[in-house]
Amino acid sequence: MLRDSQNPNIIIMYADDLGFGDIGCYGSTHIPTPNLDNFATESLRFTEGYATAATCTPSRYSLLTGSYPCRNERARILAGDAPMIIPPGSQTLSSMLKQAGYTTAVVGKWHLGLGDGNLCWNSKITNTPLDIGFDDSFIMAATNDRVPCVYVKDRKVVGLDADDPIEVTYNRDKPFPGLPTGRKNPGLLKMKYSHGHDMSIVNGVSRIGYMKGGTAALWKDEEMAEVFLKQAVSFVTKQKDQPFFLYYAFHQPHVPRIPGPRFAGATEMGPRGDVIVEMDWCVGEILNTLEQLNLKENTIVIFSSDNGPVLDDGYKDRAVDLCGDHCPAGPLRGGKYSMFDGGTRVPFILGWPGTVKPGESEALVSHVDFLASFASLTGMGLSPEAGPDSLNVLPALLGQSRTGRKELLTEGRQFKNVLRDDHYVFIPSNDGPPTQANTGIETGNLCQPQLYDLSVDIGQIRNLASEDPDTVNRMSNRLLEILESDRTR
Ligand code: NG6
Ligand code: CA
Repeated sequence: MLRDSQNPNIIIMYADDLGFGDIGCYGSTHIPTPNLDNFATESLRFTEGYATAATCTPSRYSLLTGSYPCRNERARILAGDAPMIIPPGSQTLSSMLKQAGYTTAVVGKWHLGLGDGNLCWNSKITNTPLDIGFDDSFIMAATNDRVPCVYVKDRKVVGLDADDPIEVTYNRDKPFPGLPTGRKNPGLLKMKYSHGHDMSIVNGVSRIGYMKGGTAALWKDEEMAEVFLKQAVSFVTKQKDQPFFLYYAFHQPHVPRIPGPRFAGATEMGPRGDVIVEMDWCVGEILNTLEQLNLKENTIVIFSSDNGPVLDDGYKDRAVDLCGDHCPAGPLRGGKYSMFDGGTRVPFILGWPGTVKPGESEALVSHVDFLASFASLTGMGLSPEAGPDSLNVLPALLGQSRTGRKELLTEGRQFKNVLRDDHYVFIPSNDGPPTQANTGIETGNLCQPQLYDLSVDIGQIRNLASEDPDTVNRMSNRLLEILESDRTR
């Protein structure tokens, strides 16, 4: 039964580092993802759906604020103790939906900072998701490879013993005396690091950053999927009778990849494949919950990913050796961190049974558009300063139009911007290595401009820049214009 076509529940399920080619419905034949594949058959599957960035913090910043990351110089991969980069009280996807009468929750990976610069993990935390429109929050502060390795519920660390306070530092030269680190005590590790990740050891895994204390509150990586899932299911169940928005941000398949025991060995691809299967199971559990509560037709469900794939992102989990002929980015070039499409073009599926006709769409859509599109759906206005780059592409998202946005700014690593239009993609000349030494990913750096026609060259093989200087000029000028203005909306 449809409650109200203006106020359907909205669930965004957001994977971490899942590539365009990693799941069955986008062509993978190596990793079984039956829940996502079934979901895709009942939904609209986008082939030109983008994150705004090839790394996490900037992408998530855009998803919640409707702003390109380059407008906030703090929107770059954050440490686990970084201050929150979204000003409390600003109009965001969550606060806009809350104003529209929704009950809102975030569960899972946050990575947008907490506190205002003086973060104390042992008392009430300020500047949290609760301050930008979430009613409920159950998160990890940053990533599963960064300290502190604890869950934060609303404003408090879960299960913290007051007599064992948490201390955190990201100063590489200041390990806590007497506490083991990956660098000094490799014999204590159950998963070895390949690069970075040589600081505090938690649950047999060395992380980025040092932490001390909080022993009773430390997470166990093997349980993380179930812990977050339980929170997500309980929120949906509790809110079943009124409109809700759930932002469910998975930790999979980000490193360290440590599935629960049921999923260890689920694929022949090692931990990376196994945690994707585990994530697919979580998706299935959410969809089953909606079915059981008779909410399917009342709920828009979106599945996407914050950035493209990486195999060796710093731990020796054999992701490279066991990949075989699986293509995590599908036909796309590059991956996480890259200015090529593999960095930002991601799985993007939207289901709303009974309202959105299942199928495939080539409309150009981006996570940055959720704010304006869902404001339009719910009849909400946006304040002039909100969502400077968020466009209302609701007709495209709901499959009523084949046309989405006409252009899109994306970035590789740290504000290295790229302009995509109808079918061209323009990458300005950039310094830096063409390939990242540790991950082996092609960055997109080249000391000349690059221009690719994605309509005939999805793999970005043929650089047309020297043959087509007019298009290069046009797109280069437009890119500068966007960067110099403070909005595109
Ligand atoms: C990098 C980390 C990588 C990952 C990434 C953030 C090293 C060597 N690499 O700096 O492992 O944590 O940051 O990933 O430390 S993201 O998906 O959250 O953007
Ligand atoms: Ca990510």
